[in-house]
Amino acid sequence: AEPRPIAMVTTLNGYACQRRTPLQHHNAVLTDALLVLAEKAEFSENEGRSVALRAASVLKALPHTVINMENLQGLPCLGEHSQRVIKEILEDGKSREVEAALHSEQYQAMKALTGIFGVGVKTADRWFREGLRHPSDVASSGHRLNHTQQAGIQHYDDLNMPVTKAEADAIGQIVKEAVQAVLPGAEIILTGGFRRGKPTGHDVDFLITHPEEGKEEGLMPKVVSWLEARGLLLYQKTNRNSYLEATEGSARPPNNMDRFERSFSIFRLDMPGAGPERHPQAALLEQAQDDSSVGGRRVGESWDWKAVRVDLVVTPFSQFAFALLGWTGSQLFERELRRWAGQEKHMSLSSHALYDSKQKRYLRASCEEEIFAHLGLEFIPPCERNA
Ligand code: 8DG
Ligand code: MN
Ligand code: MN
Repeated sequence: AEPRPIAMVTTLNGYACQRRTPLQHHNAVLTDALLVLAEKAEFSENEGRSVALRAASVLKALPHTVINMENLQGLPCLGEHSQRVIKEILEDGKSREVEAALHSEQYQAMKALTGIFGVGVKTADRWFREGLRHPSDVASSGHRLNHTQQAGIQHYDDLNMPVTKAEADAIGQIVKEAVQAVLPGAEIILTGGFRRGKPTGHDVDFLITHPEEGKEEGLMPKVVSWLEARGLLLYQKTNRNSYLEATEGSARPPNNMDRFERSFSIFRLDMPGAGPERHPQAALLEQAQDDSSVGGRRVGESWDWKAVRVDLVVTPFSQFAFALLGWTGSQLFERELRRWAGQEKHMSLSSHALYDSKQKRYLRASCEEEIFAHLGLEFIPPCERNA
């Protein structure tokens, strides 16, 4: 007989960084709905976004499926709005508000336009109000686009295709070769969603460091040149390290923006043997446009490479643990760690350091475990940071 689903009352802590959130969970129907509402709020730039994200995150951490409203008793972060949406889904299988959002012209257009690399909510909203709905509308509108947005439009289809772990590993090999070539002894580490065990991602995130402090200085431009010389970069924007100049004269970093040497890039990943079947639309495009090119790849020739977003970050060894924790995500987990540090511990956490306001000093750490310990938190491994 089926076990009776009664007394499924779980209590959970109020901060996502106090909870274990696996990738696979039991409430995807509910969290998908709440995440649409979070997106809808983001698109109209209202406060509802983080409220809906926190509510979804709580349901992700539950060890069972929510089947009735009693299951929600004792859970944090579930406000009146979230509860109303959950109740509707439990009763009718769907929420009218979510359905309406998904079908609205604004939601669909904002989703498509913010899906362009280099386009945020503000720009997308302006374009939407001018009547633009699709990346193709933008391309034909005559708007002046910056280089990032031009690359975003050019590689729109590829960049909106999930990156697989195999592709991430292939890029890892290339980055490793580049880094080793320009600075022997340097190390690279895969972070972001892949470190949390995700099978796919929207980009690939790497941290680069060298065990000898100082050796890593100025590394990024050399790595980028190495890659560019081999035609492996379709786009890159590199920022130099600005951590020291920002902290000079003040006791602590001004905010949580991170100031590492880093590069937001688009790699050209060769896919040996991949034919048109990789792009289902390839055949159609081939019929439609005889001699045009899509994303730089000539239609009619073999479809043998893919544009992939890659984030590279260089960190001094002494900050490595903080950078690793800060770049592993999830984004909500990170935000909650900083909220916990500030509100509960009078500390300030960034991807560079942890500052204790009471002791008026920085707390050192050589691994993530030490940072959790400083913060008075139980260690949560990367695969359980999928908040
Ligand atoms: P995905 O790519 O698989 O879709 O998910 P993800 O890997 O979790 O998301 P991400 O957008 O690549 O971000 C990964 C982590 O990187 C995220 O938790 C926060 C961190 N991160 C940025 N940008 C910045 C930044 O400017 N400063 C700092 N400190 N961290 C950042 O993405
Ligand atoms: Mn990522
Ligand atoms: Mn990233």
